Amino acid sequence: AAQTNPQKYDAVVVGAGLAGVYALYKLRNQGLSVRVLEAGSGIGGTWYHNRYPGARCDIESLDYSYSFDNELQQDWSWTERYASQPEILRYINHVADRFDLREHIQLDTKVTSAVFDDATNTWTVGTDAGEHFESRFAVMATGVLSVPQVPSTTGLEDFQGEWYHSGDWPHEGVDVRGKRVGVIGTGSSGTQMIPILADQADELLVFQRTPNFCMPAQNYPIRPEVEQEWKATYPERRAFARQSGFGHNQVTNPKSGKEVSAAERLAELENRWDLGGLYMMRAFKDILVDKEVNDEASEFVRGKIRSIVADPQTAEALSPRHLPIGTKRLCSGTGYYETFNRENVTLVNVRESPIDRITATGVRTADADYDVDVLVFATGFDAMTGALNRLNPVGRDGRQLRDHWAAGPQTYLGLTVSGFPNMFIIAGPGSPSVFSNMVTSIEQHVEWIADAIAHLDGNGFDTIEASPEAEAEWVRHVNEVANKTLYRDSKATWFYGANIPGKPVVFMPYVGGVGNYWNRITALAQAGYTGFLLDGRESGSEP
Ligand code: NA7
Repeated sequence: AAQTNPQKYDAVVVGAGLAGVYALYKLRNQGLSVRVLEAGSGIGGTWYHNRYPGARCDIESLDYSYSFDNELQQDWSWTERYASQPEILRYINHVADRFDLREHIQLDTKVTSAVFDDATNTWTVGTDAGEHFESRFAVMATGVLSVPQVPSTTGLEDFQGEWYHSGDWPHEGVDVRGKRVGVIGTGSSGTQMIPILADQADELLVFQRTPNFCMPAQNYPIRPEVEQEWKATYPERRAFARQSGFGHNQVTNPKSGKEVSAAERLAELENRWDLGGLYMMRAFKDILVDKEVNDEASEFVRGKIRSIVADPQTAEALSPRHLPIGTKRLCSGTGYYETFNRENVTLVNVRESPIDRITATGVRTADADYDVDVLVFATGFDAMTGALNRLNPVGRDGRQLRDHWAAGPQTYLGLTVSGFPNMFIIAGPGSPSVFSNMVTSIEQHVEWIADAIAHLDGNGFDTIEASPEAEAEWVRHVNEVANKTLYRDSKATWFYGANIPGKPVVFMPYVGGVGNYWNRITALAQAGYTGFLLDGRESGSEP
């Protein structure tokens, strides 16, 4: 795009969530001039937009927080075991103020284009206000669950009531008192909001297509002795998280489900249920690999559902049988199954009787009309690639990301894309990303990116980009690792893009483990950026 007077920076960061804020901190401290462009009217990304009732992180707050500054982690006190959305948003804002980051963040600015110029080795980033920014580096901190997906069901334009998506919730909140509310979707967002909406609304209709496993979060105020113990051992805990499978301090049982007795298995499953949330997936080391071990855990949870839900038919309708437990993101909620014992809550099975259309007064399924005053879409996101494909960066020789990714995302290490020099993605497809504590991944990625930039500057290079061969090999590896797990046969989830009509069905995150991944990307950097082209030339040795 031709323009006369672009604003010039060393790096432009797109997005001011947990990723963009840390990228800004890190690169600024390294002496770069940085501009962060954020579409929202505030910082926080996911935690700015997902304000639905009950929105809460499913990773423990003492883990789901930055580790880069010891004073920060010692000073900040989390009130609950799992932090609520408002608390995480306060935390991000605290970080921005504490480290004087705000002046570098431009809000209400949607990035609409990013184009690389081969002649000058610069990126030009354009915004919806017609501004242009020129920089050497473009850092995409655009989020992985940042494009809300409202199903294309016809008739929504006719609906006379109010409607909302979980990921785009009004800041003033939604008053559902005295109203009839319908919720479509029973993933993490739906299962968190349903108990609260049931409490507030007159009547609640839950439109469920596929039941999900929802663990009790077992959330409660943090006990002072727990906080003290963590703060005294933070260096060890952070180091452990960085080398762990999922980037946090939950310990996976080193035993295989097969090597212990049936009684021991049951005791372990009970133990994991009591620990709550994602702990269930750490019950046995092979729970996501061995179908029989997984089947037993799945049946264990179905048994819990039957014991909680009074009406046997409703219990059965709520019992997941479509996917092995954990191959769709496990939900973590409070009082979810109990909610279906309430008089004012009705489960509508829209797998048996699919939603036909939205009408002026509510939802029409194949066999009934349901009137609602408020309709809530907890229907998920165009995950992992949605934001980047919409932004559609243009790399070398006019190559468009959308074309390059037409058959699914192609990245090297989830951090870079061949043909897109000096463009970095934080928590991109092909990285552990949604398969990890996002804050751990964000820190690892940002630190790797900052080191790569320092390497270029320290050695007189202008550009770094993935070689096409290294990228192809990485994509192959990402799939190979997934194919060794039960994810192989569980394609009907957003991990595969299956929730978006027409999206290529490709497994997007890297399930090889946060620690393994971190060691690998670190070794590649130390070996001279193996698999990358520096100033267009092959670099690095076998690490
Ligand atoms: P999810 O996990 O993608 O869940 C979306 C839910 O919406 C899921 O139950 C879907 O059923 C349902 N859905 C989507 N479209 C429709 C239509 N057209 N009709 C009926 N039901 C529909 O999104 P969340 O926001 O809950 O969670 C996303 C991630 O955020 C989560 O995994 C955590 O990592 C945080 P389906 O299963 O497709 O039948």
